[in-house]
Amino acid sequence: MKEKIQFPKDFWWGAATSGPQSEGWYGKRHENVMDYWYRVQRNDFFNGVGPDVASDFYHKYKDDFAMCRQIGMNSFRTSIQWTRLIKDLETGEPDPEGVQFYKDVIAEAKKNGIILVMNLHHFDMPIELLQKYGGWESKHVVELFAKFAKTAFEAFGNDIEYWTTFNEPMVIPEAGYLYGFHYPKLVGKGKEAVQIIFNINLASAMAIQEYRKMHLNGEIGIILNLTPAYPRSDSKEDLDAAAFADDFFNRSFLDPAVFGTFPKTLIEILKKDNVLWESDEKELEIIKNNTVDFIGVNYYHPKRVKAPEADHFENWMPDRYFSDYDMPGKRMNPYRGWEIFPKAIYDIAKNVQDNYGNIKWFISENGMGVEGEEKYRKENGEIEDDYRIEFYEEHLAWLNKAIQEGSNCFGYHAWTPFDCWSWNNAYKNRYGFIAIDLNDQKRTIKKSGYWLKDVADNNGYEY
Ligand code: BGP
Repeated sequence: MKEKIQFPKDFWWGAATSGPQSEGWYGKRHENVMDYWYRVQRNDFFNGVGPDVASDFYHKYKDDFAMCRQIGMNSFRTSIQWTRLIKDLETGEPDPEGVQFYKDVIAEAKKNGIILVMNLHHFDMPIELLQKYGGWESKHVVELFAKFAKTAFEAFGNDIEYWTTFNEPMVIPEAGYLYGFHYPKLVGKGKEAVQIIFNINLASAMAIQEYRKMHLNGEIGIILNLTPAYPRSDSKEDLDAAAFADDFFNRSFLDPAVFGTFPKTLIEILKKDNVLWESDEKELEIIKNNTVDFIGVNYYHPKRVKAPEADHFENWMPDRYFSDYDMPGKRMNPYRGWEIFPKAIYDIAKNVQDNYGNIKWFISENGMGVEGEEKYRKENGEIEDDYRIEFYEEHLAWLNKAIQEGSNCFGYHAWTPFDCWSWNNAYKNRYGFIAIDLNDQKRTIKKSGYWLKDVADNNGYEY
């Protein structure tokens, strides 16, 4: 028998995108790493599609907010592009055209009764700062980020209730410096990755410091991709591997964000291996004193790990301490090639509740990417994405169970409101509640969009 899955009062029903993935290349902005990558290596990008038009949010934000409202969304996340807001990257001086654009976006969200979560960095480092200083490897760039944040707070501080500093900061060292799937596409740069982990934590804390200084009314947090690391077995070797993977990929950002300190076990290993980041007392103080008000958690798939297999690395790599485990029989998303494991949402919630002071949090991304989704379009023009509805209902049921057990979760954001540009995967994997036809930018609500409206109206669903 079906039962009603009921969510707490004022629960957030929404979805997330980001500036670089939705706006398109318009206005007088600087080039970011992704724009540059596309300019120099176009064939790295699915079907050769780049960020030049993206989902044309720059021109269509009014229609988009109206549609988001129509499908029941009460909240929405995007990001301010560093390359659009800032005219002078060294001083942090704003570009009036950039300021005006985000002011208009903020006003439009308000008009539609949509709570805006504004993020500051979603993988979009200005390319000049990478080329000139080494990007996140540089403490000078950390300072420039803090200036950008300050400019953003000065321009919109009182108009935004919920700020976040970074989206999935771990992806920056992981994808750019360890495994080479995002620009600068480096592989095996463990020591650099470790320094970047520290520097981004410092950058986030410095942004929070700027925010606190201004005594604004809202709250500030960070968006983390917390990926539970499940061990292959209960053997000591597998358990150690899982503990390391958790320390390195999750806790290296979660602990400083919530407690202002890094996991001791991680520091011991990095010290022993002679790759600990360079830091001074003043910086550690800033991290200690500037923790978050809330966290956003992006969850797509779990990590399965086993004891490390390789024992030789030219440079230091986290893979000294774990290997990925390809678990037989795991349930897969046939389109995106990611494992589907809804219970992980419950495990994340429990971890936050039990080990992180039950800090308030929300799901800031969760979604099902589907390649070739056009084949599910019906005669009436609607994409019938039952697989996505099923995916959401399963994940939400586990989230609800955690909430019933006391988890302090205040919302659920899917990735994404409308199909959007996903770096080198471009428009390969569609995630939206609203489909976008790239030929004419026409929007059509998918079946999941109407489903969301129902869920939001009832603050729950029958399951
Ligand atoms: C998340 C990122 C998003 C988005 C999403 C989907 O990790 O925060 O920016 O890219 O993944 O990714 P993909 O299109 O590769 O499936």
